[in-house]
Amino acid sequence: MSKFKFSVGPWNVHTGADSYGPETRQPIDLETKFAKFAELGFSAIQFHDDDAVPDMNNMTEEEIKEYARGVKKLLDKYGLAAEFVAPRLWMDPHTKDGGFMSTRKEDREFALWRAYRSIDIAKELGTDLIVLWLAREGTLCAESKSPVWATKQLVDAINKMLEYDPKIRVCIEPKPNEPIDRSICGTMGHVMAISAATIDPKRVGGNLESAHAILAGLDPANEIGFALAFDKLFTVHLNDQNGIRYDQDKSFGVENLRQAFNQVKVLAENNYGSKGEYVGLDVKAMRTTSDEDSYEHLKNSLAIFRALEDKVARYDYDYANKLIADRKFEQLEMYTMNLLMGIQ
Ligand code: GLO
Ligand code: MG
Repeated sequence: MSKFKFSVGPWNVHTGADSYGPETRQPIDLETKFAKFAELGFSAIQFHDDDAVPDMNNMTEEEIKEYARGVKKLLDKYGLAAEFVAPRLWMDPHTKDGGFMSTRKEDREFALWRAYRSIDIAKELGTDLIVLWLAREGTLCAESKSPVWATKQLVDAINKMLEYDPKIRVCIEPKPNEPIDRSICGTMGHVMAISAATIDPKRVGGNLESAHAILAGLDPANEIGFALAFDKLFTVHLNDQNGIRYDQDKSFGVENLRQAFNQVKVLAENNYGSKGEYVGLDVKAMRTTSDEDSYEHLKNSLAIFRALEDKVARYDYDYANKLIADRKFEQLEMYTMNLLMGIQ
């Protein structure tokens, strides 16, 4: 029995379309996904603003809240909570050049409108957490915007969100690139600096995604640990990634099991979850996956996480600490590998 609670976003189950080819699976409606997520053992759903309220751009503020109340009822029906709402600032024509740091004022205003509406939706869904995945916040052409100005724009936008609602917490999901060429806020270190510069640092934290850390050439467990050290790991997006290439969102642990083990280990050792945090997944099925296997990658990720949680529970800390005291790191490494290989 896992001591963690798990969350997932509806986009984790998708049609298989990518930049080079069309859909390979049928779309699945939100309620069917909710039912299946609950059956698989998830306790909460992650939302983009328009996952919850699809036509929000053409709705009034009141209509948006009303629609969100309907989604809350659907969540209740399946015993699910909402974990967070993330403004989708990368699909709309207004966000072509970014959201909060777009070079055009009207586009920056649109981004803030979506951020405020995301807060309204979050309140209706019963969560205080807003995730900012800053997809297009950076440059495609390095000379197109000043990194100093852009960084300040981000701090300003977060301050406005904090002022809009005194309870809301903002959680940045850093990523070094893709779809943007050069991102402004690429790692957990950047997130901590942005947090410290806001009007209420306690309410600004991070969402560490394993694949994003790997894309930045960093170790996900260390990035998780860095945020934990400042009490600022508000959520995680666990998945896996084969080196520095396009963002793959593979099932958790399938690429680098030891690295996955160390992510579970640092979460478990630091009582992650004790303040209500979820272990969030952000995984994609392969394009070749059939309709009937649409949820396999989620099952696999949960199974691998739980198996690694069990390995952490069996980790012989007395033995490990003795090896550490004697600086017998070769033996410590082999102990860990044997544990992962099932040799002990
Ligand atoms: C893409 C991101 C994306 C976000 C999601 C929530 O690289 O990981 O999946 O996590 O949009 O903001
Ligand atoms: Mg993510």
